[in-house]
Amino acid sequence: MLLLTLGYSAEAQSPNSDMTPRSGEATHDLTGLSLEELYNLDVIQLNVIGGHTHPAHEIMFGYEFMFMDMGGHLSGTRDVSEAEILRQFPSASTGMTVEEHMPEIMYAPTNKLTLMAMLPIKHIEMDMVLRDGFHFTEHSQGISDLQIMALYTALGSVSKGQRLLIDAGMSFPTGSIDEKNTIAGLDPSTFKLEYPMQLGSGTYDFRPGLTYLGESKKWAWGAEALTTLRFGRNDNGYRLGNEYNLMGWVGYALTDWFAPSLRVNGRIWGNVHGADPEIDSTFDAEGDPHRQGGRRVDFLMGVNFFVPEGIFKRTRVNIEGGFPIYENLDGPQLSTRWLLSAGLTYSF
Ligand SMILES: [Cu+2]
Repeated sequence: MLLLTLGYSAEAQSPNSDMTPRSGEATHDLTGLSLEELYNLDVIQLNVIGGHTHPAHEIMFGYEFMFMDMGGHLSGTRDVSEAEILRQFPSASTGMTVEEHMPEIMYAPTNKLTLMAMLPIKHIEMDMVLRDGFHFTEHSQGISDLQIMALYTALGSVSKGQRLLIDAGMSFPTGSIDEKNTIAGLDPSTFKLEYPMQLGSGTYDFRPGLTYLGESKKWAWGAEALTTLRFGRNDNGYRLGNEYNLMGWVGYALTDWFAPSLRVNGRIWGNVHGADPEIDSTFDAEGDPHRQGGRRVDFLMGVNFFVPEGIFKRTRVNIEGGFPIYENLDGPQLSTRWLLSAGLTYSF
């Protein structure tokens, strides 16, 4: 029932704005609700960067877990067998998992500006096989690149039901680009890990974007274009390719505490420019700077929970999982099988 209030407005900054209920909606007196309460009535907030904002002086703590499972190879959209890779390289990857733990904090100095900071912690594993059948696993683990972002509401407002946000983000090179592994039985046994196994970009990256957010009584929808633009070279003589993200989503509130959602996320990412002289580009495809780029469209289904009352009030839980519906890689490169994320946030 709380969701019925979404269509009504009582924006603290402009008490004279549109206070009349829209036609067709039930009438309740919501003028007593603060802006904070109005924001938090919205059960649907996808856990995507730039996907939601906070009212003035609100703080949010969050934790997000992400998992990606990769296996099988593509070159363009064509399946490439392990045998075919082993004719070209002395070793081939057979699978990879990326596990990410991400604490985040958000704070809104004003109703129009929300700031956020995130520090991902990654654990990456890649299974490899040599021509002679020898199997080994590569590991890397540690903090990735610190992300900060400002979300500025340029047009619209929560009470109007539609908003356009300008996203201005920055990524700092706190993640290691010097991850090495020692593998017994391999010669040389200690070697620098390939580009996808490194934890950070090694460069200061800009993340500009635009987010459109829409919400009605029971629906929330949105679209976002977010890029990662990299310049120069890192300490190891390369920079990762730029990234371009375009996504759209829709969520529907079945109750005041539960909303399923659908999201489509398209990504284009470029090849590595330059090369780390310590990474062997002939040992496997993952070490070749020209076999890193790709395009992918993911289809994701989510469930979003919101605690409207009690001690856990304003706690949100998001669980989302999906798989690529289109993948085109500068390969041979490992294909993504499925993705899963789970987030927990608390605002006060
Ligand atoms: Cu938040």
